[in-house]
Amino acid sequence: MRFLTAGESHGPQLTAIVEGLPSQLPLAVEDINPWLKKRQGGYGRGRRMVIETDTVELLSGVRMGRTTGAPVTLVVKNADWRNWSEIMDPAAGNEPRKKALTAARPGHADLPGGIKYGHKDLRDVLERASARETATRVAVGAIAHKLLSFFGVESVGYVSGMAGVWSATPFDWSLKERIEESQVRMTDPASEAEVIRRVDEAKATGNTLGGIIEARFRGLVPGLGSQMHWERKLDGRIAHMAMSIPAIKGVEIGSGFDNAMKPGSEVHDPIYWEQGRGYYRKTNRAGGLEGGMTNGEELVVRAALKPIATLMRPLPTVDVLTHQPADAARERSDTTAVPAASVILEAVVGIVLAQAYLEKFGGDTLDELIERVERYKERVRSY
Ligand code: EPS
Repeated sequence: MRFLTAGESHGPQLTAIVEGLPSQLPLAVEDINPWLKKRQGGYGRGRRMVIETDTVELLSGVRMGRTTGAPVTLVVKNADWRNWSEIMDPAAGNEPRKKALTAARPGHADLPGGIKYGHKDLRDVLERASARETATRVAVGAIAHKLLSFFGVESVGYVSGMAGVWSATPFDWSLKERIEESQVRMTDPASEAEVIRRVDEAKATGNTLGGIIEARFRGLVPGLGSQMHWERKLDGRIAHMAMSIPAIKGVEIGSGFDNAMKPGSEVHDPIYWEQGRGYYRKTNRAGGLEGGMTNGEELVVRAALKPIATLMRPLPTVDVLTHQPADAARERSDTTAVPAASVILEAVVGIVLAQAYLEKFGGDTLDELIERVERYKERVRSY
């Protein structure tokens, strides 16, 4: 399964084409829209999210509620387009450009993208660098999760710390509902209240905030990915997908960074076996991956999100037209998008996992796949 996304933040729509899905997968917009809604939420978002109510349209590859095996085209319309149609018009004209942006924002794609693609109106860079693109990736992720649900995979995405506040309650699957209800997707209300206070303060002072997000998956079969060649290693593929979410600057599997400072005896998870249960671990510092393969334990992916680069109290920069010192451009933006990023992480890691299932088990129809996964689970139990 592969996919492409296209579309600008303020263009008419975002588009994705997903190719390589099995046929007979039940799929409706109702499988995707709740993911899009979750991605739009979270305390600290800006006014754009008041304008948008993201919903998906399925334009190919699905008939009567099931995939046909043909490429699936999905579209998310930008409601804000009506305010930008002249500015984003593909036809020549409308010069000088309105809303042209020349004071490159430190931390944004503005300057390197402008240099690379030869743009002096940095809007030509930022429109695609915008995290708006993640709406399409989350929609593709929702399809991946639908597929994973048939293999018994369950997932969650949450915030373990943001705005300098760590969640006081460690994650537990019983807290999933609480996370879904939380405005900041955190496990405990006390931390949430403090985060909200700090987000308000950051907004009032023109600042932005980052955080640490986590995605967990349980029910995965062991042996997804492969140790046989570098680009098949699942940890590398997950890290690539996670790091490509805008503003993510660090990715960790399990307690990767902590493990690095400890002796092996305190890091590796001893192996046990029990009749009926098979192999298991009492600890999971490896985060469910060994040798670039799932080991049957819970997959734990953590990522660090830097604060958003658009500051209302701007940092010093240079105007790319005049080369004079300037205040960095101020654009309508979010104060923080950490809760949304946790939804995105959960969604897109699901894409990598769905791809890994499809590679390992092949099959053109959903039934074929399920049968092969179940047969493999039997084999794993008797290994
Ligand atoms: C973004 C800036 C803001 C965010 C946007 C990402 O958009 P705007 O400039 O239109 O106010 O709201 O996020 C989304 C639109 C979205 O759907 O997540 C940026 O510069 O990256």
